[in-house]
Amino acid sequence: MTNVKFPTDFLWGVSSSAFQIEGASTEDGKGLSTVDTRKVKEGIADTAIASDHYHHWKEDISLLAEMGVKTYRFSISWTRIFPSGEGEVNQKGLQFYDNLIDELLAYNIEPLVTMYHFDLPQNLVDKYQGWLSRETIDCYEKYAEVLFTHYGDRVKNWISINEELMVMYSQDFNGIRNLDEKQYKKAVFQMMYHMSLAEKKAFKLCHELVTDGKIGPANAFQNIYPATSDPLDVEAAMNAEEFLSYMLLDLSVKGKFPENTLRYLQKENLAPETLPEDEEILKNNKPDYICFNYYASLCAEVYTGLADDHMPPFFRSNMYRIVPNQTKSLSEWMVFGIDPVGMRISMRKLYNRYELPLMITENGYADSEELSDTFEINDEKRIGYLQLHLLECSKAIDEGIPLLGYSAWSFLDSLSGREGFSKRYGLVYVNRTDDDTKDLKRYKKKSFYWYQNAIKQNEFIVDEGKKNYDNK
Ligand code: BGP
Repeated sequence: MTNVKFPTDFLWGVSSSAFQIEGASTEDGKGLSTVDTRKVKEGIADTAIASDHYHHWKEDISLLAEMGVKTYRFSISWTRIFPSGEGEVNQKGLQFYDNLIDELLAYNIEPLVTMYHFDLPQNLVDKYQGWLSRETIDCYEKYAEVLFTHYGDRVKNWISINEELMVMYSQDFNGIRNLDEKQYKKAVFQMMYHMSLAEKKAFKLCHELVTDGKIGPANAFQNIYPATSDPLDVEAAMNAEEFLSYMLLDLSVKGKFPENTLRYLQKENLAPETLPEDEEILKNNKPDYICFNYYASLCAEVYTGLADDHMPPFFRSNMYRIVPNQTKSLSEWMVFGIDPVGMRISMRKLYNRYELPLMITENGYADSEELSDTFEINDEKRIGYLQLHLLECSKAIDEGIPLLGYSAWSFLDSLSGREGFSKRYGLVYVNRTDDDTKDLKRYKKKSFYWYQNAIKQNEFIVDEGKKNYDNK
């Protein structure tokens, strides 16, 4: 048994994102974004109602207060503030987040605001080709200015962009569907570069307009091990980590590409177009912390031409081949290998490379769940997952890593990427399924009570040998 303790100022939290919980996708003047217009699989819920947080926000915040979290990470929907992504501000949109923020502060919960979580205004795609054009950078900058000016007196912790890696590759998020395969392959890196420039402008503005504020990116950190000790696999893992994580984070922090990655992009004719004046904005604006989302680790082996089209697009490459971590447990939805130690290893890698404080902004366990007859959800596996990952947080802090906080994904059951409500991560159950919105009532899962108690005590006891989510 291990007693796992945390510093008194540790930011215990939970996370959500606007399009995954809010619903009300066209209400009170909200415009459509790419996640609203994307095609969802037949039988899977869309953004129209989601967890209906837009109409339950007060009740939801009282649940957060009951849970005892110190911080709540949520995202602002760009198209509630600017329905077309540009032009006139929608006062009702501003008001919604005013209410949310004021209510959080009334409960002493620190808001941690993601400015953009996958939901690009559709109008910016139709009019400018989204992140392919510099106009979208200007629109994002204007949006950032409104957020900092309007909420900066109350919101001190900001996240510029959630998971650029997903946005640059996923057509559902970036909205770019009119290019052939070759053009799209190149477009991915142009979109990435423009997002990096946009977030640098947000760092600059945040520091100017919210003088006591802090800001950083939220990276989907891919912790990649060599599949074997063969040096070629070791090199493949280095390539994959550089390509999938350090390329984006080096741009966020250092304002430049890793040399090896840049040369690869140039060689493959994939390097983005840049302007000389970008240099200044990229170099001079640094984040205050690095937020990262971590669910699992991966392995890489040397690329031999073997097909990898069963993998998500961002894992396909001719520099490496991504494979699941077979030394770790896999489950129905956790398909790459659950690896709590890997989260501490990730922190060590990130801190060694960037020497910035860290925040874990997503980490959680996906499962298929149904309410019992007594309206309970006994999510022991999720509790086991959270315990073992938080244990690694505590160890990392003991090893000298400045880890500011941990926000579990997710607060409520929410729309999961492509799987809607068949895959759930919440500490709070939302009573709906993909095809039946039922009464949308909230039920606290067993993990809610476990987390509540851990936060209250600022410590918990774990049996390290008992991994109740798996058998490895
Ligand atoms: C991250 C996203 C979240 C969330 C999570 C789980 O990539 O930032 O928005 O969706 O992953 O992913 P999924 O729901 O697809 O399993």
